[in-house]
Amino acid sequence: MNTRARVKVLPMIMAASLGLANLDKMMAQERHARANLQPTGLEEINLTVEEAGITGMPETLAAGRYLVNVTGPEPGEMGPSGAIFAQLPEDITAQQAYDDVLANPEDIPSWYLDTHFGGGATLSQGTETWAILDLTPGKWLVTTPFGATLGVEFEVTGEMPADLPDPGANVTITLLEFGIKVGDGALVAGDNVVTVDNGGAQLHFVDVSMLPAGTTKEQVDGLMESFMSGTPPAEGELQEDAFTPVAYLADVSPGVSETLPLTLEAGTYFLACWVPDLASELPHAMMGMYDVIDVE
Ligand SMILES: [Cu+2]
Repeated sequence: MNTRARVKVLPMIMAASLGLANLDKMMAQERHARANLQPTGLEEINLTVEEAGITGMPETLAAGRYLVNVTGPEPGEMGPSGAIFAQLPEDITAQQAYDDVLANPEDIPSWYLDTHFGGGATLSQGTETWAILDLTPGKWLVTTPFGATLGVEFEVTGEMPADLPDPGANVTITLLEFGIKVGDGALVAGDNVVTVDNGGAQLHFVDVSMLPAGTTKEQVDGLMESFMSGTPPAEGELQEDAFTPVAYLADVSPGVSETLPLTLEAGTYFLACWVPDLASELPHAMMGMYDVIDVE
């Protein structure tokens, strides 16, 4: 693979998967409408995110499907935030993971692709959000995107119930190697409840960005090719700065699904995954894992 292309896409990977420098912009969408969408009838976990970390996580809980409510810090207290649920590889402790991220904030941690991700809720400053997540038996930790605070460890006991409550989504985004499929309904202007379902064999997430209205998939194909070749797009062609980050739908491992609120204006959107491929190390988007959709 072309080295320049990798260098060029790295900041996008970092922004989307590791929640560092550019995540602020990604979280900036207004989500005031989210409270109206909140489902009922699920067991709840209520978390608060502060500079010192996440509080409110029970030390143990029974396996099952949960509504995770997240309250963020007051505006200005800390950067973009949220609650990401993960199971680190056995030889990595929460402290090690935190130390790694602090020591090398620009790098993807070596254990990133070996971590089991159960999804999460991400939010901008001073807001509240939620996610419906499945917590399977085992040792977990919950941390901010990504590892910006020391993760809080907890244990999930028992077995997953055979019947899980319907999360009530109006649309499903299915993630595969390598593609993003919007089905079982449509993303609409206004409030959505989106189930993100990883039906593939690798870790995936969804970067939702807005494009100038009417942008075509072919135009994005051209920009992707320019990333690969390292040749900047010609004047008049779609440029990288045409993308406005809207949301990051948190990492989910194979077989994992999460359900999240997503509020969109009418327009044209780019959905992509930037997780590096296990074999080629190319971001999945560069292998075709993106789509362009119109939302009305
Ligand atoms: Cu992916």
